[in-house]
Amino acid sequence: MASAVERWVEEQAALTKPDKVYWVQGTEDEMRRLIAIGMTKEKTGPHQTFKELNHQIFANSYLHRSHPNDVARTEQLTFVCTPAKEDAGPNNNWMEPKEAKQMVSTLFDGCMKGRTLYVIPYMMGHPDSPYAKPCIQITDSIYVVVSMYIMTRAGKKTLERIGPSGNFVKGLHSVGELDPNKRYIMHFPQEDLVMSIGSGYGGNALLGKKCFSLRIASYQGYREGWLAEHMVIMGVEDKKTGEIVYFLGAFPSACGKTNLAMIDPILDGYEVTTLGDDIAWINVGPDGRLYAINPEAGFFGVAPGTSDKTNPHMIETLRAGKYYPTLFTNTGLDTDTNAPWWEGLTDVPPPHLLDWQGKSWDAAAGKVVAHPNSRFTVSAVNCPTLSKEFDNPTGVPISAILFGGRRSDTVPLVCESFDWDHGVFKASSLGSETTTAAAGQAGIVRRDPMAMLPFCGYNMADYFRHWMNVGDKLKTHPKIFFVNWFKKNAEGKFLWPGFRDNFRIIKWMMDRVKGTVPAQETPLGFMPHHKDLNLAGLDISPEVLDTLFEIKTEHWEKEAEDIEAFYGQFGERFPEKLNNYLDDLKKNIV
Ligand code: SAT
Ligand code: MN
Repeated sequence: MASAVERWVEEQAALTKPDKVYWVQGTEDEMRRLIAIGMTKEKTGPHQTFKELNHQIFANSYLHRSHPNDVARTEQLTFVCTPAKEDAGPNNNWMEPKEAKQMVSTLFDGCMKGRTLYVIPYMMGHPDSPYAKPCIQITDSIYVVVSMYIMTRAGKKTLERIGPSGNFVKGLHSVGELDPNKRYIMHFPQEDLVMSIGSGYGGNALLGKKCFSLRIASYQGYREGWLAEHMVIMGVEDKKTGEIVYFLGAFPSACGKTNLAMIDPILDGYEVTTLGDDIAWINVGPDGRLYAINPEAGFFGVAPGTSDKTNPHMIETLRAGKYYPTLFTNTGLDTDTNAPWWEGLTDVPPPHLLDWQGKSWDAAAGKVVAHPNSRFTVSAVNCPTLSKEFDNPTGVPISAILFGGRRSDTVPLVCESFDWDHGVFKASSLGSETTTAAAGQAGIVRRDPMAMLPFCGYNMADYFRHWMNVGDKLKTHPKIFFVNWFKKNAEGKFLWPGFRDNFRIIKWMMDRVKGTVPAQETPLGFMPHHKDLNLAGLDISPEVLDTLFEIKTEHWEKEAEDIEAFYGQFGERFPEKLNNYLDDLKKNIV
């Protein structure tokens, strides 16, 4: 008798009508064969799928150029389809599940004619982890197959894990016609199902990533008592004592999460190890502490700005090419060396470049070489700072959670919440200036609670309450911190150097976790006494430092108004406790 997986695949094949059905085994050899197909006849856009790059410079690397209209997540075309609209909440686009399925089924009908349907069995999380989840993705894109091979633990073991239970997360994907008018990313949280058509871009097409590991998984976590979050996981080791403190860090897309996850500490005596750069699944352990695993197995990071200066460990990761291929998507190409190039990789652009669409680049025309949201896809095994706990099935115990955003003003460099629920209040009201990771206008402040606004698969009013409920189950609470590396002066220049210097702030947080330094109480939370920050070797004036920690009443009055308007959308369902914190804030900032 056919298994549940086979039956589901047959149904999807009957709908999409491919020429062939191919089951991905998840081996190195197989990927080489698929890449070879992608370098010749396979086309998913105006270009061949893969172009081989110089393996002396970036080992085992390939360039992919996407369709020019398909370069970022499309939040306006992303839907959460719950039976009741209120369960999706004002934070999601909603469609009735039956109607949504009917609509996309018309688009899926026959969409794989002349193509191969690839079946990818994959795990999110290590197969031995009790927190891991088995999934099946169907796709007609070789680029997606290779990307999933890098980003997840793909292969036959998943089928064993599913076994006769038939419990698995289903993802149906087709690039369709790559037509933005026929592009939909549909989530069915009640059925552990994602249907995505019309895009080949990362977050729209690698369904294990934002679609499952955040939108669907956040709802699973709500039901099952855990959290799926948009967070880095990192360990900071004090080399003198050997003690490791584990941090989680949430930032909106393209705010430097990947750089933070593999930061090279500017202070001597510390080492940072990396567990994840984008997604954390967080459970309450038997000892009443929080434990985090990274469900992914690779990094899908923004290329522009990545360099030996900003993130030497990532450059090393990209050069290594061990076991897994490395993909570059929509970067430029140095035609003299056949290596990828992007803004910031070197100070001076090489003389002969093709831009991200493969056109000859002319410096005088003032256009970008790499698309601002161009990406690399690389296996975590190549990361020199990868934590030895990376495959630990139970995850790592968390001592501190960091939230951040991109704010030119208003928000101080670092601030610690009074306690867990106050941290939930501050995280629920987080704002950030938009970036190019999602289609739409960049540089506008939007509320992005927990950096999860585009990724929470259910009503955020319930999500905030769930965060407080998880807090109630903890015996030991991690400290919660808020950072803003992006404050600017009147001339628009960043006040804080960022990058490696961010470690100075991490060091202060470690001291707070250990309880070795006091802090000043302010209306926003606890802030450092300046003398407790290790600023050795940093040229920063006391005035600049004051500005970095300044709390301006008029800024915070505006902020409170904004938060109130944001909270207002949730109506009756909104937790009263958070409104009380907002009232306190309003009283205390004047
Ligand atoms: O496109 S992804 O969602 O995978 C990357 C991002 O926006 O963070
Ligand atoms: Mn992300």
